[in-house]
Amino acid sequence: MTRRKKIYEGKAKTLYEGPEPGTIVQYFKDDATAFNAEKKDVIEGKGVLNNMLSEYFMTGLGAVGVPTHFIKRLNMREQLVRACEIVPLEVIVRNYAAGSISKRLGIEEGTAMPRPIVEYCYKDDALGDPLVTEEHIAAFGWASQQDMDDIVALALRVNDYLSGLMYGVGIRLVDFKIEIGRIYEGDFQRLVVADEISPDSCRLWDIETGQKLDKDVFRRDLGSLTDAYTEVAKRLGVMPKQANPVSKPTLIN
Ligand code: AIR
Ligand code: ASP
Repeated sequence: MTRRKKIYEGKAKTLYEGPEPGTIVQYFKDDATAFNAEKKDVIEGKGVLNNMLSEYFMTGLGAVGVPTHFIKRLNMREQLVRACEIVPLEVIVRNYAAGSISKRLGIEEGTAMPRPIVEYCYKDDALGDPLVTEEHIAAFGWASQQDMDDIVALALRVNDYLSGLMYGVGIRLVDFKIEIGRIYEGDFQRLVVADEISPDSCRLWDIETGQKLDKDVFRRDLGSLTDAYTEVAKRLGVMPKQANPVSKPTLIN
């Protein structure tokens, strides 16, 4: 037995070298952080739920022709993905106002956007992931103009797919964040949706009641995060309707 090589440890996931060149194993931890890791906790079962939900969204995106880094889920906490170079941007799409845009522009949470709004933050924890414009992105060489055109197109396709899917199960997709990876194939590069798509990276509100079913439950101390994520998983059929919340996956590691 050899110990596998850890490539990177983030706040919610750890990346290990995959079994073949060009692959990576993405391990979903139970750690939750918010406000640039000022608030921290371990939420039992969160990693399992996010692994399953991210698999579900990435597979669905692949099926409608949106390229992603996802290859397959390996077990309760791990998935195999294609290695890619992450573009150092958080790409955010907003359908309704919430969170930082509400604060920044004084728009009441829940206000519908005139059209989906795409924003970019520079991925840098020390700086608190500041909002940047396409001018910064081009000038500092984080992505080319061609990349940006592709990134906006990808983000809007993810928005169409995810908001339709959620609407079908009575959930409003308020906003979400994706990360984009570059995969090099000979002289060419391809951009793919990378990282994860889960209730950690989206705002999801019940259409009828407005109940929050995403990481704001943790950020704002609104109750049980696992119950909220389990509700999303059940509605989407990712988890059987009668299942208990994933609370003690102690044997799986
Ligand atoms: N997000 C941004 N950085 C990390 C994450 N998870 C997601 C939030 C929210 C959206 O991006 O979860 O769904 C917009 O976040 P904010 O804080 O800019 O309002
Ligand atoms: N997880 C990020 C952090 O630690 C952002 C967030 O979700 O609030 O700040």
